[in-house]
Amino acid sequence: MGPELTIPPIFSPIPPAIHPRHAAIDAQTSAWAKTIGIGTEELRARLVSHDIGTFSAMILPDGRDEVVSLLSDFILWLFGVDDGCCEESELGHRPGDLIALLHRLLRIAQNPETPLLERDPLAVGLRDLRARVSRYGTHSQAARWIDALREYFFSVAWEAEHRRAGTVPGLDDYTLMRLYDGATTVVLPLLEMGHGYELQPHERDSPSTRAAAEMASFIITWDNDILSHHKESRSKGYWLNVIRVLEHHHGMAPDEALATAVAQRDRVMCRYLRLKDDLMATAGPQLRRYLTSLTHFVRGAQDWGISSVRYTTPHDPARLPTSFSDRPTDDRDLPLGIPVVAWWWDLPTLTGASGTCTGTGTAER
Ligand code: 3E9
Ligand code: MG
Ligand code: MG
Ligand code: MG
Repeated sequence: MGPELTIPPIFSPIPPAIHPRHAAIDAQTSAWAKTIGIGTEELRARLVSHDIGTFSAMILPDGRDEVVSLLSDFILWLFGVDDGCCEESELGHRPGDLIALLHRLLRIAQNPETPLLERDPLAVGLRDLRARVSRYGTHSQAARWIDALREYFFSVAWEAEHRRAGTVPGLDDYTLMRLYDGATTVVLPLLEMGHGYELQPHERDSPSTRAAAEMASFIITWDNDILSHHKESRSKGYWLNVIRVLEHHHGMAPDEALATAVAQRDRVMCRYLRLKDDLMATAGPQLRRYLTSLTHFVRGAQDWGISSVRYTTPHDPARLPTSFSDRPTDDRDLPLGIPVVAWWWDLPTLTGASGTCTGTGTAER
């Protein structure tokens, strides 16, 4: 266990927002988890105390009630997989066996009537989630949700191999894995369903929109790594986090690794805000809605990350901030030196409509 880190207020110029029914949605998710029987009793008792409904209400502050509730149940289910099958389980050390389970779950998402894992609570929960995805989304949104589940599962299998071998991936591999193993991309189709529209493929798959979604995943998962460092570094057994990667492969002391991770996410946040403002200037109503939701997702993960007992761990308090900063520690519009995401800086020159990051912050790092 390394020395305790104090996490400073992180840069977020995005306004907070929350769905007014957050308390009811959180209570519904607790009831759902109990009815389905997700996880062991001990894990479930922890998960239902984490305000996951509040997190969902922050991601879709003005979304349809039914989809905010669906997203909330889905996030709890994802933690049932991530905590219950990967990070806190023997299965998480056996990538081959883990892949077999995840493949079966994928088949259930695709064809819920398939006679597989009929009494397994994760499978029962997934059947219910799939039915609701079909109710509130189109066939192609359901298909993209399943594809996103596949990429999430693929990345946790890669992570499981590192857990088995006790190895720490390098920064480039870690970044590639983290774009998916934070389960951010599985949320994206629900952003559309939350407002009852379907983003057209030429808008969703354009390099700029794809880059914006990847940058949002990067910010959300780097923020998670920063805010969950206390929880993770105190857990028994293997843990993986960008701070650990920077310490292990770049010889950094913990506080230096923290400052580096913060600078990286600040630079991506600045790039993301410029890109979003540029896209907004010419986007149609659906793309505007999508970008607004993506931005709520980023801020929601921050607000939930500093407040949920999952990360504050009151029995052994983490030194987390209680507010955010309006200044980035590093606002340089330059690639991070992480090849898998260098393409974000190859997009056509941005006009930099957002004044948020210009002329603020230190650029010496
Ligand atoms: C997150 O990474 C793991 C996901 C399965 C959590 C489910 C959350 C979402 C779908 C939304 C994205 C939100 C994030 C990443 C907070 P990790 O490091 O295992 O999460 P932990 O809570 O254990 O730090
Ligand atoms: Mg994880
Ligand atoms: Mg985790
Ligand atoms: Mg984490």
